[in-house]
Amino acid sequence: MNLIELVQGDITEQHVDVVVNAANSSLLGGGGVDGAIHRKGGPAILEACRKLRAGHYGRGLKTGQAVATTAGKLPARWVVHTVGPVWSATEDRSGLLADCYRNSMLAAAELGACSIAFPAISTGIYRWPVESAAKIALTTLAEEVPGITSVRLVLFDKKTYDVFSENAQDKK
Ligand code: AR6
Repeated sequence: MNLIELVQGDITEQHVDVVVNAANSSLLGGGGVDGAIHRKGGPAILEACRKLRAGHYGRGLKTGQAVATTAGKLPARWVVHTVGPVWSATEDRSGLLADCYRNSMLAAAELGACSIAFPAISTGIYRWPVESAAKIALTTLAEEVPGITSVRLVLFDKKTYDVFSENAQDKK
């Protein structure tokens, strides 16, 4: 089982091999973490995303999938972009949220990365309730992926950090 580190902070400042972006299927940027990553990482990331769209990802990236690009000027080496599900009160999309975490770790391992940092995918603009998202993230990130030795969750605000911390305690 992976040891999962929780920190309150900004994912764009993380010195890890891979930072994960909570993107949308266009891969062409947006608000929240996505906006911050593109702003701080510079145009190289968008250029790489445009190339993906011109190639294999002509129809965009599907919810739950993950794909890597350069991290541009960020301290990380790569960005793995994943598309979280939009919260639905009528449909259980938990499997897709778990897929985001799992497929991002697999994409990172394929690059040869050892360390990876995640934001709380889907809990912002996509409105997933934080407690539910925390449970899914913590359970999925505990799954071993060969080569990945360091897993960090970077929670932007104190409230989200506290909810993740309480749920991490419950798992001990
Ligand atoms: N570092 C870490 N976490 C952050 C940062 C940051 N710099 N900025 C925001 N967060 P969101 P989503 C937190 O909305 O819900 C974009 O437009 C934020 O407080 O970024 O998956 C995409 O293009 C929240 O806890 O992602 C998509 O259209 C968490 O990151 C859509 O938003 C996720 O919030 C994706 O929505």
